[in-house]
Amino acid sequence: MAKYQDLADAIIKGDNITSKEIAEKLVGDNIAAQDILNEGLVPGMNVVGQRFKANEMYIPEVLIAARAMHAAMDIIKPLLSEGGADLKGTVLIGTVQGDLHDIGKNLIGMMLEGGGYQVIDAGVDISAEKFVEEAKKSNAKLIGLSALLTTTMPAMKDVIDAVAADSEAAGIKIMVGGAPLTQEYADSIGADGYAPDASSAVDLAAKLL
Ligand code: B1M
Repeated sequence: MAKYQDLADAIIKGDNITSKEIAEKLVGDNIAAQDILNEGLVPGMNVVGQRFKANEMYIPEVLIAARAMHAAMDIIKPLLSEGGADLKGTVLIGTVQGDLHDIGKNLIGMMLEGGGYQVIDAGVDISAEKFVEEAKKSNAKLIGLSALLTTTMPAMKDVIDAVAADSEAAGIKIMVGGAPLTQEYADSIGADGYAPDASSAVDLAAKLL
């Protein structure tokens, strides 16, 4: 019988063919999709996150690992929703208005998915109003904002203000990140949290949700 550790190892190695095969075998052995997620996918992506943080893995390797994670996720996703499996919550992510950089945001999204969250990706160049609208539509309790330009960092405050101004959006938390950001800047605009990298973003989401 395929083992959870084999699945985690395939993800860490970035082997999308093996990760898909193992996920199929585990499903065939009647293992619950939630267990495959929690015992195989999440630990695999956790290792990837830790190694990336420690500079032992580089961006292309993380993206390849995330592809392997997605290959397995595609197998179990329909079963997760069928069984009403309890994903950890919905996170809306996006790059703020005026900013087209999306590599970091995409990494955050993949790591959050690997961490068991449902991720809705609003895309790039997203206005404050659109973030609020999408968060309400998807019932997201956390919005993750990315900005890579010093000129677009202030747009994060616009989103925070728009959420605060909308009574239907009450309780939605906001975390921010991106190369030019600092904890001080995040505090100054009233963000609920700041994460310097993708792995910390998953830890932060767990704290905020
Ligand atoms: Co642009 N660019 N770029 N660029 N670009 C930078 C950011 C820049 C620093 C380059 C430079 O001049 N040295 C500079 C910004 C300077 C500044 O603001 N002070 C810059 C500029 C000026 C520009 C243009 C204005 C250039 C021009 O047209 N004159 C233009 C702006 C376009 C726009 O957005 N409106 C532009 C365009 C582009 C490309 C389209 C060519 C391309 C983007 C492609 C894409 O994203 N699809 C691009 C790229 C690739 C870069 C660099 C080279 C790399 C950025 C990147 O992807 N890094 C960048 C220089 C650099 O950083 N060395 C640069 C890898 C990525 C994994 O890191 O996004 O930081 P990052 O994400 C990290 C963390 O920050 C964090 O986790 C991630 C993983 O650890 N994180 C979060 C990110 N989001 C988070 C959210 C969180 C938590 C953590 O919670 C929600």
